Amino acid sequence: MGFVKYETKGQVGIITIDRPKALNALNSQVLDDLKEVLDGVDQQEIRCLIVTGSGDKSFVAGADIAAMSTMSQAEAEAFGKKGNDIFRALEVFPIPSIAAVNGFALGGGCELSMSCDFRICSENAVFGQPEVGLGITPGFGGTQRLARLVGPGMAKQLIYTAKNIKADEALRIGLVNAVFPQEQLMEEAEKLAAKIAKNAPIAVRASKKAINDGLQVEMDKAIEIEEKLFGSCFESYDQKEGMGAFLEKRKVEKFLNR
Ligand code: DAK
Repeated sequence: MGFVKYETKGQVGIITIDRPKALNALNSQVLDDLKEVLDGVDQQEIRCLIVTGSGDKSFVAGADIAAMSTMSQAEAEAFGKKGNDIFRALEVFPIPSIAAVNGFALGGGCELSMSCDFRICSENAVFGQPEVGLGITPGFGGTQRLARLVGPGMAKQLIYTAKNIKADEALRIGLVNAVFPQEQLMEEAEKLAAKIAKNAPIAVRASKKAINDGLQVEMDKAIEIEEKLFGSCFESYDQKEGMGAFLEKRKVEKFLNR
């Protein structure tokens, strides 16, 4: 794949945005490649995805400014839709995803990281939505996901001021869950992914769907969503194995995703 690499380690899939000459900035080809990689993920076998950027300087330094600079309104809308469709596909992808943010996560890069289930980052990571300084709004979901993650007040401050923040500030406001030295970042991401991969995938995926779908609706409806997804785990092999192992005082042999 041209600008996006994909490798698997056991049951963990690692997606790497690989356009180092432009600090992994997202042009139309990168977005197409990301979609192709996501479409090809083996949903039966893979239990967790890690999304990262190549090199030790940048996760993704944004949408490609050179490519966007000459776009017409119609082209910009089409580009925004392409990015939004693929980021939304990642957000609702049944398999959970961790963004391992290894440097600049600006504009579309911050937005890509926010489309993952959660974020961890290296000490040199920098987050921000610099778009208004370029004369545009965030266009790949930044206004919506940042506000949901850190609250509308903080999201508005970050977006209106176009001010970048460092890893410690991102941790303080809850944009990332943990910060690690650069050389440990992937190891820690893989450890987290392996912990997720050990659990029953049907249950992990149902939990993801319950949280995502429940947050879109009011509480009574949200609880109903949880009830249905809770029920859907029953009569599965993995539910019988998980509970059977507890009752028989033994370790789970293997969850089979069925
Ligand atoms: N686009 C294109 N090229 C980029 C880039 C980007 N976002 N970021 C970096 N590069 C390129 C640089 O042009 C440079 O290329 P050469 O000059 O070597 O050919 C190379 O990467 C190395 O960058 P620098 O030389 O600038 O490296 P420094 O270490 O000096 O600086 C930096 C690193 C990350 C601080 C700096 O590169 C920078 O400020 N980059 C731009 C960051 C930024 O503003 N990102 C947000 C982009 S706006 C929408 C859809 C999407 C979006 C909005 C609307 N709709 C359709 C509605 C999303 C918008 C964005 O993401």
